[in-house]
Amino acid sequence: MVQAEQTLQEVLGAFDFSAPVVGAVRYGCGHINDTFVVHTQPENRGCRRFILQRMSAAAFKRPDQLMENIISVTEFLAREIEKHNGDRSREAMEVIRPKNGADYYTDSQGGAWRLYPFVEGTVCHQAADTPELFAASGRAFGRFQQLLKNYPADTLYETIPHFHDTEDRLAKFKAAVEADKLGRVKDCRPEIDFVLSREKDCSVALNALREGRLPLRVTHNDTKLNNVLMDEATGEGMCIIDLDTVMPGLVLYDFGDSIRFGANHSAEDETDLSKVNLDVDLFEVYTRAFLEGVDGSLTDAEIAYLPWGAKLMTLECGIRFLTDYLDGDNYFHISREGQNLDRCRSQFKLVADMEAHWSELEDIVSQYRK
Ligand code: ADP
Ligand code: GN1
Ligand code: MG
Repeated sequence: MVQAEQTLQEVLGAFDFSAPVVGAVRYGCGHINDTFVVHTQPENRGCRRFILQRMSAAAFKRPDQLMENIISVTEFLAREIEKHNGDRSREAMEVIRPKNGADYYTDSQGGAWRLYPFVEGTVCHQAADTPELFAASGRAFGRFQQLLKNYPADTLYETIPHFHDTEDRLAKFKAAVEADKLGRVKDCRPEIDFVLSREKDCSVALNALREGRLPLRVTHNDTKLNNVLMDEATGEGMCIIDLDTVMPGLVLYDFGDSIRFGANHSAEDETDLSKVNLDVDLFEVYTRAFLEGVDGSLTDAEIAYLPWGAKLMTLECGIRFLTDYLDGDNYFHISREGQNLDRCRSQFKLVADMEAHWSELEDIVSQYRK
């Protein structure tokens, strides 16, 4: 047996599935963790599925702290959902502990693994094929924000320090350009210049936070469309997943990352940039839905800064893809050479588009200002 298969078997043996395991295969399109779906066959009933994940060691240095956050946040959410007469087994994630009673399982190679029930009857979308779908994701992410409004933020570990600290991302990018480990700088001069000419932008949200104009909240910080499971029957957002980065943050991060990923009609790694365009109508659809979800809780300044959230999350993500490309693709999973550079280029095309449509974006959010 090859090592990877041996490790998987070891990990499957570490959890109690209450039924024979009939298979475990790679699953989903996440860029960070290694995700598997596990099929089990209980007696006298249909197959029962689980999501098994090896947490990324490149992204998460302290799986113990990460899992403490996730267990506490999922339990908090389950209680809130019950208070609102929701179904906690479908609307909240639930961590299943390994047989040894720890929060997660560490395999003999040092990998850290966790298990969740598979949330059945849901669909995970990779693109906002219809405005209704995008709106449903906006309501779900807005509601998620609302559900966590009384969560004690100071008890959360920072699972990835400086995650949306765009100034820090810029500094790390400059260091990667300077090091030019793989001699790739020569292939991406226009992209490097694109970042350098927007250096000041990287401080806009952080300045507003430092000056007390924007409040810190508990945010998800990774609000891609494929991090919300939609109810197969109703099309509404059912369960927010990928809680690795739930940390104190700005509401702009959650709004902005959804716009970055969803308010266009192209894949994140699209190589034909003529297909990569901001869809202003989808921006409007998402704005309305997200604000419906947060239910009047945002300040006027937070609403006013929403276009900046979109631009900064897109710029920052492009900077991160480019930094990873220059560093040798150690962070984001890639399936082909140059994929991180392609991802970076699509993000920068979207940033340029947001700049071109800036006054329209401001007009849209201004309708909701107080
Ligand atoms: P990554 O951090 O790598 O993006 P995710 O936690 O988002 O990992 O999981 C990857 C994919 O696995 C998701 O996009 C989704 O398709 C699927 N997934 C994760 N958790 C569940 C779950 N509890 N039920 C059903 N599908 C899930
Ligand atoms: C990663 O984990 P996933 O695939 O949902 C990344 C996000 C990026 C995104 C870009 C923990 O999201 O920050 O915006 O890729 N997550 C982490 O697609 O770094
Ligand atoms: Mg994900």
